[in-house]
Amino acid sequence: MKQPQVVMIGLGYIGLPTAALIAQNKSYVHGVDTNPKIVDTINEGKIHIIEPDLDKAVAEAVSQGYLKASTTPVVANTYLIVVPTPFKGKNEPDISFVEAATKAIIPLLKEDDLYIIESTSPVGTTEKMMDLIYGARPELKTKLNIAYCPERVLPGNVMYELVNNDRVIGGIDEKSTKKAVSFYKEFIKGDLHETNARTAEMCKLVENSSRDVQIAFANELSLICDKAEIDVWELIKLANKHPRVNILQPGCGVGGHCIAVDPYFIVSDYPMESQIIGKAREINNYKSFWCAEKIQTAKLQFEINHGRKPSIALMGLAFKPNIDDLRESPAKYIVQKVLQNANNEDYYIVEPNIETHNVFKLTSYKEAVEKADIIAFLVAHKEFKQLNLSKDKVVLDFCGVIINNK
Ligand code: SAJ
Repeated sequence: MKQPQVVMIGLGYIGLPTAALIAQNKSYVHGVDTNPKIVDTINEGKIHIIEPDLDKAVAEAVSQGYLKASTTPVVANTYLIVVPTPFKGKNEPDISFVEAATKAIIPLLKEDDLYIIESTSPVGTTEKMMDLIYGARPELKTKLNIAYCPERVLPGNVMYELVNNDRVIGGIDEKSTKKAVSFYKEFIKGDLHETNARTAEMCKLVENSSRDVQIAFANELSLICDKAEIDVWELIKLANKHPRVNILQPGCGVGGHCIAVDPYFIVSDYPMESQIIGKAREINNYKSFWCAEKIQTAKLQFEINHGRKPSIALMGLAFKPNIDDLRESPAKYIVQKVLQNANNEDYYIVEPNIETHNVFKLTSYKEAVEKADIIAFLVAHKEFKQLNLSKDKVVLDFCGVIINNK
């Protein structure tokens, strides 16, 4: 492989697709991951994550010699930091992976290089990393290009959205912004919007917080309507006929590793100011708890009505419809909670997008709905929309599978 133009640190859900895309555009990419297994898999032209079309892109990039993985970085012109930013303590963002990745490349940096953070980060992270870099390499002060550019791709549609979505690019100075824009222009068709690093950092957090707040509004409506004996799905459909109203769909809560997480980055730094954002998180978390309680109540009611214990189908484990990703899944939380309260009832746990699970024994969705007395829809998977349910079943439709299909 020739001297790489790009070093990509972090070969996960965003780093690997981005590395493959850059490599497909005939730039030499040196991918870095701390996990040697991931490095070996990629060097074999294979992938360790599930994402449509990624396997082909990686296989092609590796076989043509444009992408190579390693556990250590090498000298290049552009360095991209795409590592996780998890939490520590009580919902406080942990930027230690960004810091470690930055420290690893500091000795390699030279004049005019481009350093970009893509990891979701608290406001001020890019400036902090700039201080770290110039603290260690004072001779490079003002001579590097340092920028923040968040990703905004939807899992399941990453390869399309990576190319076609607009991007926000914020440098620590004008020169950095321009340099980063000319880098992304090579492989992105969406518009590239220029700003400063702090605004770009906040923009990412605000995009996901905005969606979280909107979903919380829908979830709050579902709680109100349950008490008021109003069909929330019909209500939302009708309200959305207004030209300036667009309410999202209630569900079992908000899952995934982005929307359910990023708002805390704002709340943790601006606790007094971020009242709605914090409350939305609470509402969306509470909604999952509420669903579990509803199942518990339905169980007890069935026993009173029929003088026997019910069998229960729990429909879906993924964090959203039609995917196999169970991370931070409200449906999984609900299933766990319901099983904690199990009292000799029969349970059928269903997830059509995965074959087996190391904790739950899975049942096919057809068998589950046939055998169960109570059917709780936790995820609106497409398979569930085809089902014909007999009238004697107790149906808890938390995500509008049945109603929205009428
Ligand atoms: N959900 C609802 N009701 C809705 C829409 C979604 O309850 O009306 C729930 C889903 O079931 C799921 C959660 O919200 O549990 C999140 O799903 P999602 O499809 O809204 O979003 P993610 O987490 O897959 O991806 C988001 C996207 N952000 C926005 O749409 C603002 C994506 O563009 C980001 O790149 C991604 O987060 C990320 O990586 O930050």
